[in-house]
Amino acid sequence: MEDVIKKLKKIEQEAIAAIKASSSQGDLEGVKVKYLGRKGRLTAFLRELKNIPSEERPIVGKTANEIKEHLKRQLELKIQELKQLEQNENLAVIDITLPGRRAYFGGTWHPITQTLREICDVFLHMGFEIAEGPDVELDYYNFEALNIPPHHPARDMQDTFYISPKVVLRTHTSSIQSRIMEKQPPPIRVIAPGAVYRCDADVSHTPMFHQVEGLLVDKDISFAHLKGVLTAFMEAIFDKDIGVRFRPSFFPFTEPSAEMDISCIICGGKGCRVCKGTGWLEILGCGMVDPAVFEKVGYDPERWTGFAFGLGVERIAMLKYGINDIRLFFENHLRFLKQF
Ligand code: 2NL
Repeated sequence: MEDVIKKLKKIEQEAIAAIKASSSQGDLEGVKVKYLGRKGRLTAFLRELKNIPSEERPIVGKTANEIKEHLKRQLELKIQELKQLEQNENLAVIDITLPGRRAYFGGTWHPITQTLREICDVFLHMGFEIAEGPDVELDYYNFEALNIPPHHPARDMQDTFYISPKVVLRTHTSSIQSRIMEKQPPPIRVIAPGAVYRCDADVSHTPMFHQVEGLLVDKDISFAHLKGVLTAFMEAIFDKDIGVRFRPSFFPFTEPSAEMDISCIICGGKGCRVCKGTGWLEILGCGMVDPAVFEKVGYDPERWTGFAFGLGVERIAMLKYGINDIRLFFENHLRFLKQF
């Protein structure tokens, strides 16, 4: 009997050593099969019980069962130990004190949209309202109501996209303002932002671009009001004191008319490439609303006066961000757009 027990103990020791030597769940599974499985060594041993004398069977059987239970417990303990080790290893790799990764904000507003909104914001703070209108416009509102007669060069097929003889793609957003004046009496204080279309394309012209036009009509409005409003606007949009000057010009819908210049925002007026050495930048066209326009929309030109202006959004954006080719705004390369 001594021999039998010794043999059992030896199997137990071997099994325990194998459990200790295991470094993975797979190893442990192998040990389990080898000793406790259906064809395992301990199981085979128990099957042999019938060959030993009957008086010895209870004690040998009891010992064998104790060993079986002991091995099961040891296996379970080792499994837990390995799991704990694995968790500790993960903790060593994942530093939970590191800051979280920043969420990716997939898009930004187009620089032209940003500039357009900034321009609108400035005028909204001065009490102007925003008006919109159709891109596909009647010839009447785009030209006729603005004192641009049938054979005026501005209507030339080379500039205007005609949809039909009486329908065009608006060439300026003044068309919005002719509609407003036709609908409502003075006082008027409105800005008209939007896309406009001209048959033209080079470094500084695209067939579609954006304008903000402004119109103010009331009693006793003078050129001084125009200068005050537009100077305040330039200082707000370029965020600094800025020199301005007005040069005489001509538009069919204003009289007198002027071009407004600002001191070059790149060189401060000393002269550089951007201002072509002059120290000045042309920034917008403006003037006092021509009495002929008032008559077209049924306002009494003896009673009302007003000023109007039109500015190009792309031009302002190019100066604000130092961009020298207008086409960059419309090619939509992400490497360009992501900078804004
Ligand atoms: C330019 C010139 C200008 C206007 C637009 C206007 C509108 C009405 C009546 C009178 Cl309803 N005038 N708009 C006036 C002067 C100039 O734009 O060169 N813009 C880029």
